[in-house]
Amino acid sequence: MLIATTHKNTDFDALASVIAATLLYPGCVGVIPKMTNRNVDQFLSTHKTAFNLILPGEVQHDELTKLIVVDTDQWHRLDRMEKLRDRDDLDIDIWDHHMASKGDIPATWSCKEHIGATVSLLVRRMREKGITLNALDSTVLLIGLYEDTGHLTYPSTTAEDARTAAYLLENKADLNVAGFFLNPPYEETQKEILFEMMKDTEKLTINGQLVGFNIISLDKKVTNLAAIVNMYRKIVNVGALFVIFVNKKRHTVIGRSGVAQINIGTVMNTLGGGGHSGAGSATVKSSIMDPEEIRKKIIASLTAQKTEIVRISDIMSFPVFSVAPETTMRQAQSIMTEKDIRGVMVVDDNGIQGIIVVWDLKKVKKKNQWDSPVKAFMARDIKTIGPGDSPSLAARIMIEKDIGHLPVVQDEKMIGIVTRTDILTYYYDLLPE
Ligand SMILES: [Mn+2]
Repeated sequence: MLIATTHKNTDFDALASVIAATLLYPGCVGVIPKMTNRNVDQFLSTHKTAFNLILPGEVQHDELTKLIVVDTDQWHRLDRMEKLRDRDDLDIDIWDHHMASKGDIPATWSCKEHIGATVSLLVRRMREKGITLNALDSTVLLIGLYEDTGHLTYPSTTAEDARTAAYLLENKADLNVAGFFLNPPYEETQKEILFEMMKDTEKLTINGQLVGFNIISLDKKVTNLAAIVNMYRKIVNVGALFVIFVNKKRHTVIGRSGVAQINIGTVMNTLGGGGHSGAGSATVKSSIMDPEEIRKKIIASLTAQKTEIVRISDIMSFPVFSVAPETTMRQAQSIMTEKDIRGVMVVDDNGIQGIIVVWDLKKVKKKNQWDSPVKAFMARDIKTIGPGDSPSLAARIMIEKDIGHLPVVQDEKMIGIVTRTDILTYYYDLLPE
């Protein structure tokens, strides 16, 4: 007998991957943990008879010859599989995309890759084997793929995930059904939690990324907390959000990230939980850590994550050319032409007074205005940035303030300038002009 199983608090990618395994491995039975996410629960209550699924209590452990584990590689995340830990004759296949964790399940064979959803890995193999999917199979696999990739928008999404979506749609995946399970209506208790979070969110900048923290006490069961955290991260507009739900016995930590620089899975591993770059969670016994200790541990883990090693000093342009406020527009223009630059800083003894960019030259309408001083045309409200700041912070300031140049200032001295072109070059690997 062979079974495929997955992690507790089963999400749709995990369910979809188990179902895909039952289609991929002849004779395979899927085992779904008792604790599943709310939308998975709803789906199963109406669809489970369509698939080859059983509950953990129904597994005949002694008769097992092969175990297929999907969407995790850790024993403690499986439901009632302890008896199998000591079996050294068991064949184990692992399919997973949680690269931050080092699992303790010894695989005979494994497929672990950076990809948006585990189900994409299984669909790849199904296509190679020429396995046909019906509309229902395609639909559940697509829901798993969409949920774990945020409808193909999370930074962890790969081109192969998108091709998987195309393939499932070609095989009649139903987007009406998918939409129903992916966007469940919010309930009253969920709204209460959301309003509670809105009252007090701590925001910190860590390694140039804005990170939000909430500590919420929770004494009743609220379904699908993860969806509320996910939505709230977008509302407060932070790169990553961590919510610590405090309870007498155990605290639940849920994290969501919308930026490639913050890996939630890595953070959750330090708390004994798991996840991947965009999403993850951990449960911590209250006897082991209080909420404040959890918060400190998250911050320490984030501080240690320096994936964005590129700093403003690496991408800025220098030297910076500057002129006095009395310089004429004509002189400023000729400096820009001569040096082939798009802007000059306006500086006096008191420091930076403004900036004149190529665009400002267009404001000169009458001939005699070319003899006017640059201070009559310059932009005065100058935002600056430090050499150690991140390119993403520069991009955020540029977008928020609608400006294209940021002087780089260190110890009150201007050491360079970063422009929109520098930022675009960095983000898209464009070649400089
Ligand atoms: Mn997954």
